[in-house]
Amino acid sequence: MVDEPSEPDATKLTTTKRKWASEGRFLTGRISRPETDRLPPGQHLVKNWPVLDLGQQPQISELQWRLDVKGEVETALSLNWKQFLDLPQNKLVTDIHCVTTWSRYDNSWKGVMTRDLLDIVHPTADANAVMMTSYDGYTTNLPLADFAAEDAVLATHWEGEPITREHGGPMRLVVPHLYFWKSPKWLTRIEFIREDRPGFWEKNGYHMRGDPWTEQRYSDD
Ligand SMILES: Nc1nc2c(c(=O)[nH]1)N[C@H]1C(S)=C(S)[C@@H](COP(=O)(O)O)O[C@H]1N2
Ligand SMILES: [Mo]
Repeated sequence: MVDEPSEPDATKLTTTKRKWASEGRFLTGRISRPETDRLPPGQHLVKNWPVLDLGQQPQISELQWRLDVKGEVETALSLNWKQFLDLPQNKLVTDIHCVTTWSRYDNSWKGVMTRDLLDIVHPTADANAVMMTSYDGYTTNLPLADFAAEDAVLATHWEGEPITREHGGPMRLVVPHLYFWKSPKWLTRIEFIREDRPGFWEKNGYHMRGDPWTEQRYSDD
């Protein structure tokens, strides 16, 4: 007699991901594109990496640094630097599209996927968006599905080196499928909220979502 092969134990993580997939909860409508279609409309390619921010580039030591995750979650978190680095680490390569019309291909990142954070905090059924706050006072919002995109990463490294202070080190979010203002530098707080509401640029005329493929640059009103 040969033993029946048994199903491998489903970890809590895969269970959650399967549940999300079956609910279609985090579908972002992203589709893969052919190489010839890689540059969104109205964008041009750059080789350098421009620096854009409100003008204050906070210096955050690893001792001071914290990431608070709160609001509509089952398990709120307040992580120090070491605790953050103990989360699962991943590497990926993505393009950047800035609303000021530059795009930069093939940026390699290392950090914690937002999906892995979501597996720990478990947003409640009432969570529909996130509001993010940075050490320079910058805020920006994302619908939950965009925050949960499979390539969204809480990044600590770019091209194998720690992200520099001017680019948002020690940690910034990168949400590759939206304009880059949706990728807060020096991120310190992620609040899960019931209803999407505007952050800094969204209050100042930028679009609530910021999809580069449909040129969601500015809000209509
Ligand atoms: N904390 C913070 N994050 C921010 C900003 C900012 O002013 N403060 N500017 C946003 C904008 S408008 C852009 S285009 C990108 C620029 O990132 P970079 O300087 O690394 O290119 O950061 C985004 N994230
Ligand atoms: Mo920007």
